[in-house]
Amino acid sequence: MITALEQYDPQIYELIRQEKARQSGSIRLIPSENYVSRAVMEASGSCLTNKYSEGYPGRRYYEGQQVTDLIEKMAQQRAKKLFKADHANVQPYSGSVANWAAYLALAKQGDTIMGLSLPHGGHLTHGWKVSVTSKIFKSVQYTVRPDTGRLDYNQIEELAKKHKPKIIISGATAYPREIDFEIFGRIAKDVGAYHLSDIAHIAGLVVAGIHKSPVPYSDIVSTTTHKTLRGPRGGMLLCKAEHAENVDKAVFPGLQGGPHMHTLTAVAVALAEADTPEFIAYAKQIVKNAKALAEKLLEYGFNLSSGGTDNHLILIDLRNKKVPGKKLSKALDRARIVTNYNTTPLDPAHPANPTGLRIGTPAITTRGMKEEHAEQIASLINKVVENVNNESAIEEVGKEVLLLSSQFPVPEHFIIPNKNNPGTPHTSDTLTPWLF
Ligand code: DSN
Repeated sequence: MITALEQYDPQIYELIRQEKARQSGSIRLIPSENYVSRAVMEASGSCLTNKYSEGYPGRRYYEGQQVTDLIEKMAQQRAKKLFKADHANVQPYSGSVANWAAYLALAKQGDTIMGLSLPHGGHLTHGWKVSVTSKIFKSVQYTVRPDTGRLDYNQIEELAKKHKPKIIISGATAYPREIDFEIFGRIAKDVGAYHLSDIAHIAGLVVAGIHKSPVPYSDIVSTTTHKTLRGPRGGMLLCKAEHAENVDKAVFPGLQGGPHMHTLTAVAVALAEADTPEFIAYAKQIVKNAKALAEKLLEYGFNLSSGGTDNHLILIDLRNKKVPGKKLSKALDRARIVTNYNTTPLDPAHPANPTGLRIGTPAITTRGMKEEHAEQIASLINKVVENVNNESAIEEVGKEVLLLSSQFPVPEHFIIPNKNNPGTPHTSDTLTPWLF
């Protein structure tokens, strides 16, 4: 059957088909990427894309909110239950906007914020110098210890006492170890700061209880919804009751107009999926796969930042391999292994051409790969490193990748069982013949 998109816009249809083929014919190791379920994809592509809903349930600036109010309340309730939080705002368009809203809720222009430096694993919006967060606020950056690659809580405490920040930010985008949110909470309390934890990367691990939840130790928790949490691209804020009003005002009307209701609806679905034993098993497997991948890389003589991983990601310092991160990530891409080049804490190179590579296991885990496949992937990465200037060897690795990925088809029809609504499980041919 020909789809509407194929009929109306064959060029875009064809490009989406190519992207779908790329996603299924490659091993995707970017730690912030994943595959969403069929249910999340359907909600994301639903008629909710047609609706404007500025405001919050019960107090909108447009009519016709009979259904959207119910959806948003459901998403809020699910988020609060899952993360055991007093309040949830499910409207942020992204993690960056969520962080901005947290800053607006807790601080004012010129106040000091303190976060992890970007080359050491922090996010741009944690006060890095090229981010506008460092222009609007005074920014103090802490680092990881050069000898261990781990957070240095003594340094964080000293800096906090010295600079008396308004907000201390915990959380990272490229830190492979568990973060002690309780210590952050205690340091913040001691210096009279607010504690914002950014769990964009590890939200799924927190839900599964693999990493300790920051919720009891934080004023506000920000997250994205699409990384380990495996929802659509979006952001979310969880907070203590005392910050609820300020958080809501900061998101709307402070920073955003109408929420993207189709995304918010898909977030609601993802939150229900995350509240299942299947999700917990998947999250546990993410970490098992990352540990197996890290162990094998160590055997091949790779230097890993902090010597390994406690979560879903691995940061490789390539200096001993004498291959620049960008050159390697491009060679890996030609071999159908998709990664991103990254700074590492001891990297003297510019972020645009660093000596590190960041990899992670959420997407391969969703595809059903286990430890032995993670080990096989380590061997494929090693082959590319050893043959980085040899195109025919890279092509051979690409063939192995195709073979491996063909054993784990993209789970485009995967359905998380819903214990409240067992019904008849859908199969692909009972579903609308959408493109995805
Ligand atoms: N760009 C995201 C990541 O890949 O980690 C963070 O915003």
